Amino acid sequence: MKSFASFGWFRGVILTVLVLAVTGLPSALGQQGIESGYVDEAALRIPDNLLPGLVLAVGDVDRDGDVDVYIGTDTGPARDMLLINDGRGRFENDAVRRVPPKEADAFTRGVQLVDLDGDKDLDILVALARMIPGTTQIAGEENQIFINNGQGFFNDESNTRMSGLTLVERDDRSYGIVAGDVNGDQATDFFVANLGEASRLWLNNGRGIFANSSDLLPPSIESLNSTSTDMGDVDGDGDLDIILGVGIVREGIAHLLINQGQGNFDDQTTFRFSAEVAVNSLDTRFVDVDGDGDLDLIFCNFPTRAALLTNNGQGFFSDDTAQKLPIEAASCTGLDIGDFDKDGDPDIALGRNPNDPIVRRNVLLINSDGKGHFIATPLPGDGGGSDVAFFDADGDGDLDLIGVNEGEHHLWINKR
Ligand SMILES: [Ca+2]
Ligand SMILES: [Ca+2]
Ligand SMILES: [Ca+2]
Ligand SMILES: [Ca+2]
Repeated sequence: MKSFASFGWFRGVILTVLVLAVTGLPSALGQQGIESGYVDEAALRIPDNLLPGLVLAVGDVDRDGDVDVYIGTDTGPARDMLLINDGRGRFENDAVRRVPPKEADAFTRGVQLVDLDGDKDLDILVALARMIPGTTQIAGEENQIFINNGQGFFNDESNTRMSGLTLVERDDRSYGIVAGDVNGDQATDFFVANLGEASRLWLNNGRGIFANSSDLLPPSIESLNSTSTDMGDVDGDGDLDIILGVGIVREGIAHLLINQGQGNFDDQTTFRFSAEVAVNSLDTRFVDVDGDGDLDLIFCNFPTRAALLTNNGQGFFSDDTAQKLPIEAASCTGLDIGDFDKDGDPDIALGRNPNDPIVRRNVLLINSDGKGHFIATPLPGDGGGSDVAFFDADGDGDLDLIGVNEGEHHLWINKR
């Protein structure tokens, strides 16, 4: 019932023709002469036997004062990876002891580290889907909630902490997940973006038990091919709104859901977006790129160009992609935001399709003027990365960067 043609999208090889059509000639990376200041020290700092990774989240899971890394794996492995930091930026994968298993056919396409039960340690939300063995079809898989014991060891409490849907009903093709307090009761809720079927909203009762509250979502997104999501207050009324990136089969447009104040959402896409933009978004993020105090939008699109939408201050967006993003911002499968050069404005790292023969390398988009005009510079080393995350790996106060891939992983140390 839930099989779905994937078009082999993540492996990307068959989309090469599309990439050629979209990006034209090979990119002019590095011709601006800007050095990122990053040195890839993966060989020194992370194990060389890591599994293929798709998505990343960072946080201090064991509460020892340094930042650890959670890596969602592709199909095959029996669990995701958890890289524990030794305090000096060297990592061991301790997942076998610390992380509950998942089905071997399942792949992790979304992950959040967030305190779900209010005991001040980071728990884990995992959004999953599943490859049907021997096919390129994607099927549903139940998402997981892992609760931290306080020392960074996790228990799978998915079945006791999600109420209102049966296991079969929770068998969704989930591609994005985001946590935040949508109804103002100070407890962290979460939203799951699903592919080709209804997305889900789960409201926290204050003790880390979540009730299916998807009836608060608008019917317009019931069968959307949602592939990424984020939360942020776009209209400045104090509640969290939701963006849904849409993709995989090149249909539909991004959807913007405006919070009516109680976690009940209204689809105001056509009202608030100046044009139909941002298809094929495998990552989507709210960020104030121009420093005017409102949240703008970045869409990481595959295999097309990324998109940048600017907020007018009241939650109405215009497409500034052509004016503000370089052509290297394309064929992107994951992104993260951080001020890596400490000049006070947000910069962007892009993970790019590792199998694409033209745009193999990850890039940094440097915010050149604080107003969101970005210039691209390549990150060192061959091979792209499915997802990237900024964090201070070695504890020296600046932002390092990790990139995960189908095979080769990168840990770029900031040497500026
Ligand atoms: Ca730690
Ligand atoms: Ca917790
Ligand atoms: Ca709002
Ligand atoms: Ca802004």
